[in-house]
Amino acid sequence: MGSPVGEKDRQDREAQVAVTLTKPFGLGKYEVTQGQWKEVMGTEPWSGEDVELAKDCPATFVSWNDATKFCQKLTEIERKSGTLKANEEYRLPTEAEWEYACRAGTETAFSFGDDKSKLGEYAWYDGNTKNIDREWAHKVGSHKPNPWGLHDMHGNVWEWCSDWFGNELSGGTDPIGPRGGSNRALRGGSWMFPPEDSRSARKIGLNPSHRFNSVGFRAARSQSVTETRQGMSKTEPVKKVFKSVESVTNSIGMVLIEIPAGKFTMGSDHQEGEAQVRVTLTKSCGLGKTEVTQGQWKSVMGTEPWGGQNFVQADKDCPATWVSWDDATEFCEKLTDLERKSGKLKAGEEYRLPTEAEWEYACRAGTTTVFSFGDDESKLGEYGWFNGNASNAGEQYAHEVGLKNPNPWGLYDMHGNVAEWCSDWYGIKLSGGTDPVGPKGGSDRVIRGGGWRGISGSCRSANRKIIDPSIRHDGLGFRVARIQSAQ
Ligand SMILES: [Ca+2]
Ligand SMILES: [Ca+2]
Repeated sequence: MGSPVGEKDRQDREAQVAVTLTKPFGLGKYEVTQGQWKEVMGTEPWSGEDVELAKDCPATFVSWNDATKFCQKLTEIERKSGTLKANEEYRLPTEAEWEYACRAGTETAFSFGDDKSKLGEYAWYDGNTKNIDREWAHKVGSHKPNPWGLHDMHGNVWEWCSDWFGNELSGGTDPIGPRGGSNRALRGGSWMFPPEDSRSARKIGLNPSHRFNSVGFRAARSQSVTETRQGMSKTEPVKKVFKSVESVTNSIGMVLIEIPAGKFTMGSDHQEGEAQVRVTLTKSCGLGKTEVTQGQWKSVMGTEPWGGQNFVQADKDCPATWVSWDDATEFCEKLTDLERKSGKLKAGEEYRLPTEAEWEYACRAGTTTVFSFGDDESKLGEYGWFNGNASNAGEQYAHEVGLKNPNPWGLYDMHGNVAEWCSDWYGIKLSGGTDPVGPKGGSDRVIRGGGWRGISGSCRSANRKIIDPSIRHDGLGFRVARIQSAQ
């Protein structure tokens, strides 16, 4: 936590300390909005002030005391409705939690790097609000998220943290800041402040009863801080990182994103074979955050099917290609065996290819648009590798996974890079209903998501292609699902 000595615009109070967070926590994907505030508190503290009134704009004119009350009230509401697990509560994040989530694994000044000229792509700050008639807090989520899918960690409104403000950062295990003070800590900068104030390490203090048009908060959900402190002696390495969804790293270093159970409309009105059906997925599953990489393939299978082939970049972080449906299925079986033997899988759990329904549900991540980032295919280059930025741009190979922006659930390269095998036999029509697995038999399988040679349309969320299961090529790979097997 904190910033390195060489960081531009750094302040003394940011001197680095090592922090271990032993407990996972949920953190609001966005700042708490006016709509959410009204629903919980029934009030409009920003009323009559010079703010944009919209349910998706952040709640402002809320003091630290107000924000804390919101968290308490939300906890009560969710306890009553049975939505919270025992010992769980909503509260403000600690500074350490806030910065850990803001950095999302990065060590640069901002979660997108050191170049503050890019801040406008990620944040509302004075450079894109002041003097251009936008001098207010803006709708949350209107800019790109950080690598863990959190929006507006940089800018828009400053965010209250639970800590008292101190001139030194508190390190160690699950730090909660100074024991007392007169100000509380604020993080992340805001729409009326210069870019350097939006740096991941920047902190200021403010009287906990003060209310401003550039100060708001986001909520954390976790075990209570008191419980966290009591648990300090039994510390375990942090295995899970929470954002909007949960993820877990398996024994070969593969990150699986927890995909919640849910309902969605599969397909589109784009093509006949995509005619829409309603799907209910009754079980959550873990889905590879990225396509299976060459490094992961080698560690499980000991082979290099792509070796000696043209149009392949040999790199442990590039996707495994030249794998047939049978090869990919064998990988899943071997990985299951491997993790069973080492006791890493829970009883009944296994790896397999995702079904077409699971794949599209995860790709859409709650969206109903053509792509998971909207309908505008001119933006595809920010989210995936396709012919426009790969095969037609002199880069004729599948790229290192995770270089582009993830989808809203934190999954990378669902659009493009390599097309991905699904478990289903190909059916002319989509299979709807509950936990659909596709036709009972057939001669062809389904691939999804398009690859680096594909046109933008082949990378659509609903696009599906029929393919012989024995085919291997340079634009075809897969990602795994970890599921509770059907008994
Ligand atoms: Ca913010
Ligand atoms: Ca892909």
